[in-house]
Amino acid sequence: MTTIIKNGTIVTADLTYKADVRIENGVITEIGQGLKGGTELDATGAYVMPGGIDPHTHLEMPFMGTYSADDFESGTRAALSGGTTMVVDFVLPGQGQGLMDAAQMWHNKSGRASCDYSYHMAVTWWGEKVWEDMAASVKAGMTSFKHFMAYKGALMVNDDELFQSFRRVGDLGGLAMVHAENGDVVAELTAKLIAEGNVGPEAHAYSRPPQVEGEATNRAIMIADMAGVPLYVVHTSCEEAHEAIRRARQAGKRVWGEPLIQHLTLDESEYFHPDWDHAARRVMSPPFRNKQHQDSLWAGLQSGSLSCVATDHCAFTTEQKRFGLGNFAKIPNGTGGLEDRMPMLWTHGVATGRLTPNEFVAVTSTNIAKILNMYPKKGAVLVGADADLVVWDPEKEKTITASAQQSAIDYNVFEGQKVKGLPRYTMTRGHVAINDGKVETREGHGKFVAREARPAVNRALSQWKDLTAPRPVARTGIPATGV
Ligand code: DUC
Ligand code: ZN
Ligand code: ZN
Ligand code: ZN
Repeated sequence: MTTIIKNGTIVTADLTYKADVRIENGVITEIGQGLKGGTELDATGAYVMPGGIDPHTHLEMPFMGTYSADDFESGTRAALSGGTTMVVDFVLPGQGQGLMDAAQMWHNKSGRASCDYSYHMAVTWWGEKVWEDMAASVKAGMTSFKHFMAYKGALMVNDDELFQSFRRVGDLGGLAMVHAENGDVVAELTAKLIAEGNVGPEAHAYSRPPQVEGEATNRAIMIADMAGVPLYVVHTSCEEAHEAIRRARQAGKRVWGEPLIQHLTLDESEYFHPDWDHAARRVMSPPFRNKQHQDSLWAGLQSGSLSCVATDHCAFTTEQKRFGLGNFAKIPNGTGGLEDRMPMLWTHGVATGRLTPNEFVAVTSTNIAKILNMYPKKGAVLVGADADLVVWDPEKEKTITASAQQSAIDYNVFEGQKVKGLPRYTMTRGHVAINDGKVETREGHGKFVAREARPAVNRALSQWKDLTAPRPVARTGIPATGV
């Protein structure tokens, strides 16, 4: 099966040029002028870009007493509709559950995916079984390990667990990831707010101020540095966290930050909306911030101190959100965004002149493909790469509405927003899934993408010193301390 994308402008993270693209059996086989043969797709006036990769989704995830509402079927359909051709979802082991058991549960769900996917593994508790299973996880292609520094009493790991886990990830050549919020402080602030009668959704933001994120981000960076492991900080939402990441990168540490499209484009005023449902639907952690924080995130994308734009897609229906009527701490945390990430970022980033089209490709696709070691199979327009492509029409417009979305929930946090810049075609391994507005996704077409560890790269800049090596003896006769 051969397809030619004709008359488009190829836009990658570093190049812009006019050429046609030949696709055979799901792979790019030729890039050149005047290509012929096979089914032709017209890309006149459009950009041919690597399909988006959303590095942060939670599909059908058990969380806060319920399950996130989009599964691998509706979630990947939403992704493809918006030009995203791959998602990286989080396997979330229960307390005491082995990592590979949990991965099997995820494999049972992901068979319905219509685009390719991979998994990050979450470390939600600590013990010998987890330590052991981490090697099996790496072997099975799940080489990134996420740690929650918040959700005390549920998912949170404390500092000694974090340090032990980070060292293990480093030894295995993997990537450490954190949800960085100080869970102890969040728990204290939450209890205080509720005791004082502040039970509405607006109190959610007060329970998680930027300081809890800045502190935890810095702590995770320092612990990762001592453990000799590279670190990816998910959903960086504020200047305090961005500052810590900037400083670390400037010092040569392998640390990456990931702002979400929601934090870039929606602010904290959403929580003060008079309609409880409106506010609760936007409750997620970290919460939306003010304009100064948004400016900081945009600046980070422009300067390269922040690397990838994600969604943390974790969608709950209004009915699910209402579990938290009378107590904001019970509102399931999470918002959707899979379908809207690319059009919203194009509209607010490229169309405003904040980002170039090449930077757009970098932060929506290529950077994460490199960080997760799946470039150039993913994130590239190159001969030999998977034909995960989007033919992007910068003139195509729509107004975002829940009634027209693919997601299974009954509202959209971007409702009413006009976007300009949408997919004309979205291709997943050569299959046209979005065809000029028509959804032609194929349930089950998506495949699991295994990723390899890379010890040499990951250890190269680490500060690790072997504490078991003989140490110089200090004048007191006591071995000198310190790493
Ligand atoms: N934050 C959310 O809002 N939802 C899922 C998990 C998370 O960290
Ligand atoms: Zn998180
Ligand atoms: Zn998340
Ligand atoms: Zn197929």
